[in-house]
Amino acid sequence: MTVLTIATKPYDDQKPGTSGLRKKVPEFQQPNYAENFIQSVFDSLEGFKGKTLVLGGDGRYYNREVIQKVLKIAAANGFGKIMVGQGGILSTPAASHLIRKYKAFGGLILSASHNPGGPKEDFGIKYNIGNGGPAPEKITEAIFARSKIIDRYLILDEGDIDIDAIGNKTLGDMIVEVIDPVADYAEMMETLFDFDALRALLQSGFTLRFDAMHAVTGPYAKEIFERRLGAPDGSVINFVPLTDFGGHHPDPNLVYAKGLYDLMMSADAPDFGAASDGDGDRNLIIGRGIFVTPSDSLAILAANAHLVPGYSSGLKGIARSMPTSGAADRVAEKLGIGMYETPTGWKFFGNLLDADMATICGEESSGTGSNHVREKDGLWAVLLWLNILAVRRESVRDIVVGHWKTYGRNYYSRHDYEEVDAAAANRLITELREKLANMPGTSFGDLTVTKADDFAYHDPVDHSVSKHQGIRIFFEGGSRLVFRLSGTGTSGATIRVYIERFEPDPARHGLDTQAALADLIRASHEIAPIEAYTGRDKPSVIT
Ligand code: G16
Repeated sequence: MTVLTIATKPYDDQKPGTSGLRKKVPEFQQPNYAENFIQSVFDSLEGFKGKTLVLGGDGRYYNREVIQKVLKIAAANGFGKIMVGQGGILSTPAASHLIRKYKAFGGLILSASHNPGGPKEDFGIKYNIGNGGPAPEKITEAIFARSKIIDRYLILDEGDIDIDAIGNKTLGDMIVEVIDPVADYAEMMETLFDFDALRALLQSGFTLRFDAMHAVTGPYAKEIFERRLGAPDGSVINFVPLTDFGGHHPDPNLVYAKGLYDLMMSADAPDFGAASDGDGDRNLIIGRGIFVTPSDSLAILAANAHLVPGYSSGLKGIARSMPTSGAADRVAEKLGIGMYETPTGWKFFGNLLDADMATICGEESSGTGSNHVREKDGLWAVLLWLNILAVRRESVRDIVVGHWKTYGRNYYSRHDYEEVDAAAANRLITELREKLANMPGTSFGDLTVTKADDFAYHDPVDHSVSKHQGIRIFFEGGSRLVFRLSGTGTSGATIRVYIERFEPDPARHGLDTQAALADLIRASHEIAPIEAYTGRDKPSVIT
């Protein structure tokens, strides 16, 4: 076995964002770019000699090449074993589960999630720690610091390993175990949900359409919904993972999953429609004739989780990211359990889950999950919904409308301005920040500001502080605007505007969302004149 020490020069842009390092493929293909980052990850960790690393990705373009690089660099750095998904495939929640189940030291997940894939599109690398969750900021900052001064990486002088045949192989002193990417995950789902009740539902005429968007959940969904639960063939669509996701954005929202949405709003709609994203951690839930916002979905799942075996003893607490609506807060209040508000990024839930302070977590960006893994989990959310439907035997619409009646409705929408000029976007946020102190008491139409701040998170477990996590403007009556820059885009900047109004009166629960939020949307334009800064007069995506 020959370990080569290759001299390299640092890149200055390897700062992990909201969820790992995401860049265009051609950037990752620059000389030593991926190698530098992988070595920087290993250089920032201690105590992994002889230990196990989990490795897999969402199958996008460049996945296979980077899998081979990781295998050889990990072997040269002294890992004892790598568990890699067959074909280099692992969904993000499945990778999280494997790290936990096999007590691995950590994992590398190759994905740019919901971003498009292909030779000119996006790629990403994310490191997860031994609890199965994304590395906390302390580690991502150390990786970035290392990447700025790295001058060598270690790599084994060996040919490529066959990652398509299941079984053990050796690479230098390291074992490479190629595993079935689906089996462990599907088995865990059977421990959380009542598969007999789900089978009875899916074979009783109840109809399901799951859109895997040509991304990683295809094989998982086929196995679980059709093979194990007996849903009719064709219930899972677009199930073959493609390196370019068929040329689409594998983002399960109303824009990129429009086909599913249109079907669910049509006369031929099945009872339940769902989709997941590139790496299988996001979910989209649509009932016949009704889209369930991710914020509402979190609240409804939390309110009903006790009906499902894995959660029958109740929840310890609920956590949501700050921009997510307050719908779940009222569920936590009614249940008399803790409610935690964290910055955007699943990594912030890890400590709360490890400390058993929260059981269910969710984000407005289509992420929901629980303490079963340390990532959000798209198929888990779909199964939880289905299990609740199997017990309650009501339609999605009846469950959602009933929930609003009990708890009130949070009208909610997010307006995204994608790929705007980064300098202009940063100027907008900086100047907005400077205006905050003078905002309370000012009015925009009938809306009066009660409080305005820049969200800072004080982690109740490790007491770390994360500042500048989004500008919040609160109005009398409980409405709210949030402005922040995305940490997952790969070109220019994306400005996100989150708009929320709480409506307690059931007589006013049937309005169109954008109409119900019209005065807040107007106020947002006055507060943050995005057009003046960026030239964009309307959002590119509204969810
Ligand atoms: C990632 C993070 C999520 C976050 C989302 C959007 O999701 O894991 O926690 O809510 O990005 O982040 P941003 O608003 O900064 O773009 P994913 O599915 O892309 O891994």
